[in-house]
Amino acid sequence: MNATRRTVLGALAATTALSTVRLASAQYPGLPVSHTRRDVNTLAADDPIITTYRNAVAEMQARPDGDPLSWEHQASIHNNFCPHGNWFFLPWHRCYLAQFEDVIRQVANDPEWTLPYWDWTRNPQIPAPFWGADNALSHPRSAGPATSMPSEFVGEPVIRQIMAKPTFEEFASFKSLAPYGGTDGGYGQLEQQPHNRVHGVVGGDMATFMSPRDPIFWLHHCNVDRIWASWNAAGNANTSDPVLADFTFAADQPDHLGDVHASQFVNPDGSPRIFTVNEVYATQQLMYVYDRLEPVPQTNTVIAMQSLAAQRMAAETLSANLQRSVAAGVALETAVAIEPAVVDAVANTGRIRSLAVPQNSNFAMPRQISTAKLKIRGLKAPAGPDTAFRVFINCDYVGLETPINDPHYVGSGAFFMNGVSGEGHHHQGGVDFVLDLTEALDALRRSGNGVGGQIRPQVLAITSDGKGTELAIDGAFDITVETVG
Ligand SMILES: [Cu+2]
Repeated sequence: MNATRRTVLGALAATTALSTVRLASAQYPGLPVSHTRRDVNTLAADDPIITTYRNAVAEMQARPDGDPLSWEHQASIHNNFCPHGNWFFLPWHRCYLAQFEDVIRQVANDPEWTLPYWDWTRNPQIPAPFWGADNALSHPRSAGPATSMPSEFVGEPVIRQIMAKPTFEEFASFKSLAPYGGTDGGYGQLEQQPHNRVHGVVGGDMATFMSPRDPIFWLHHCNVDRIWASWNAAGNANTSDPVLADFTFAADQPDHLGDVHASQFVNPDGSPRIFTVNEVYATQQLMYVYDRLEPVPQTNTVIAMQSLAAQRMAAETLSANLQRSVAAGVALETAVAIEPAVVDAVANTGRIRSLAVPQNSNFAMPRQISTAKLKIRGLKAPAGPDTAFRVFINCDYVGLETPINDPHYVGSGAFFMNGVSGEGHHHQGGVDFVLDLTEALDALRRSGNGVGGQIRPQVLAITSDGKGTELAIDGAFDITVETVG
């Protein structure tokens, strides 16, 4: 282990001031909304949304691959261009769904058709219309009709944590200068936890970059998009950083291999379709809304955390470089020395966060709060789609049996396509994930287990069969403590 220490004062304050623009949906009262995307589990089996989709998928599958409106071509757009693990992820997939929805309307000759969403939190099994013989919506998968998406990854507490993210990057994955390649960025919770794990547990094509071949892909991403719309409707701003906001997904853009393609997204007439990110920041700009949004965790604490997010004063990062691999059931770990007073300040913020303080109570926020995040850089899992991981800190008995209600538990994440070479896609050098340590530090203090003068992050690879798998890192654990006030 090689621990280094650096201090970044004021840098975050400058970037955050630039990136605060309010984008509540109420600011688009004049935009016409012609379509409402609905929960697939509220639709009857013979609802026209289902039957039109089934028929259109069958027709698109019958078209030759070169046809831009063919099923295979639509899936290849994802294989060639999809950004993951950085802040291009959400807007790119929103554009991808919008052009797909228009393609289905064209193929089905039904301008009213609207993509439904699969809310895996309320209904963790793949919906019934997506199973059965002679059904274009069925698809070969590792999951079966009775397989549930695990609540560790898609449960209500996870969605509540995601909805409480105070900044765009923590919500939407981290800043990258370009959609593909590069070493910057990093997965945020929405992408690494429910999004990635659903891909892996559904399995089959869903665990690959050709995932849109499975008709459930589009409903999965529609739910991710709905959670983004929910976070904005709760009053949270998307970034105004021009690196993202002014970015255009152009027709002649090089893909992750540097190859330039004739088209990326397509219009219903087959011509290239261009989107600029700030033109899709609100769903109303694309003429749709959702029938139901996720609720805001309504406490003074969350509101105060969000308003303070724009006033970051200082950030300090402690970095422990690490090249190591471990066997199944063994945690990757290292110790990072940290002053006990800093840990105490962070744990205190965790206590404040976990208090459910009603909006109308007399609750005074402390003048200074501190939070801690763990960035895991260069994490690698063996080939195969079915790998997720749990993160603990300072747990002397950590193992596959350690439950996620243990006070040492921090959070979970999952890989998407790691180790599967496919078409030579990106992420060959390991993946970066970011997790929040603030509440775990508080939980440890409350349980009587202090952390003393060190934080020991521990990463354990898990698999659906409970046996775990080996795990490697060629990168670092970075612990960043931010002070706000
Ligand atoms: Cu996806």
